[in-house]
Amino acid sequence: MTQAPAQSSKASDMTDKSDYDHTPPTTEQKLEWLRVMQLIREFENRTMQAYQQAKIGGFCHIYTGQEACAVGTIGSVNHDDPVVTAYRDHGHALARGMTPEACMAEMFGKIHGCAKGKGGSMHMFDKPNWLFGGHGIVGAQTPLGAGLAFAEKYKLEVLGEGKKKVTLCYLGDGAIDQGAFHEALNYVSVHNIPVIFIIENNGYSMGTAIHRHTANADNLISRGQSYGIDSIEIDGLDIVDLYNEFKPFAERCRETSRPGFVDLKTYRYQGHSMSDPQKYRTKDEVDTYKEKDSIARLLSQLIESGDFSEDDWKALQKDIKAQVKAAMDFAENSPAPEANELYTDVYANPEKNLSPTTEYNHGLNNPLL
Ligand SMILES: Cc1ncc(C[n+]2csc(CCOP(=O)(O)OP(=O)(O)O)c2C)c(N)n1
Ligand SMILES: [Mg+2]
Repeated sequence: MTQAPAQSSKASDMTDKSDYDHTPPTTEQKLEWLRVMQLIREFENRTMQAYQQAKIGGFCHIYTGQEACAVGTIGSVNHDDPVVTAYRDHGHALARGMTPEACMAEMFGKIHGCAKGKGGSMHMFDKPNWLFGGHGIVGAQTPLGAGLAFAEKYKLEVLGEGKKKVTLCYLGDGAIDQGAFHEALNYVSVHNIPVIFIIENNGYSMGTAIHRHTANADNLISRGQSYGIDSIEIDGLDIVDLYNEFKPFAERCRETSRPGFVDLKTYRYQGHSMSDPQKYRTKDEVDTYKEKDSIARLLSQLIESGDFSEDDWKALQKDIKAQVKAAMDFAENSPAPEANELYTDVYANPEKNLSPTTEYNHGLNNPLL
């Protein structure tokens, strides 16, 4: 595998982006982003209702407000570039192409969920769509992101298979001081691992504002830079700007086999989880961010450019409502797992017939494997 470049060449890499300039997004791309962002919003609104009706159990974290982050970054890479994230993961799953049916059934704890109902809201996995969770321990996905990227690099450089890939590893601002994250940053820089750590910086870690939980809160990219990692800040509320910044950044990480660090500034409209009285912020603050809403912003750009009309928007909203309603019905009608599912998918390969990679004696095969 290739050796790390000298520090001086890394420093120059940080400023030279010219080779990775790219064309701006097409109208088709923007229309697709609008569709997926609206799908996530509607899906999340219905998720909240279902949670309040006790159809969904366990922890549940809503992504409303942050849609442009997952859609814009995932929309900048290839479908077979690995993605791993934290527990606020419904948006990433839908942006990656998981069906709303599989996602909602997972939350309902039903057998047709992506993890057969055994993971729930925080553990969306979808191997065919290169989504590796959904992780509930803050920061735990960061060494996993390094490992996923390492595996792809190893396949290419040592086994001579596959192709150049870049892994997207998302984390919240509350995860940036986890020891595991700093170990991962150090490791990927030393070994030239092409993973991008995307901090979805929504300004809060549960009820604690960022300046109260981390030092140097206005300069998070200094964390990445201190490990010699190319690091940028991006406005996560404008999906077109986000794409224009992120796409060449991701291509550069892929081509040079270097890691990246992105402080992606965003905001969540709902509480931390479904049980959060939100005493730590004002309604005015939330309203200020809602005025900058990423869906409304893209919609008005498309209407102004004449690529979309108010009637098109009404039709799209109606279609999406019907699609999410169908997913709710599907989840409702999907059966609960049998009790013997408790014994499947637990260990990777403890013995024959207990592994998802071999035949089962009991339980259903995971449809995604
Ligand atoms: C190691 C660990 N410590 C504490 C928790 C409890 N916890 C769950 S979410 C969370 C806040 C994380 O905030 P952030 O990373 O900013 O993500 P966001 O919820 O804003 O998306 C905390 C402290 C946990 N899950 N794991
Ligand atoms: Mg946060």
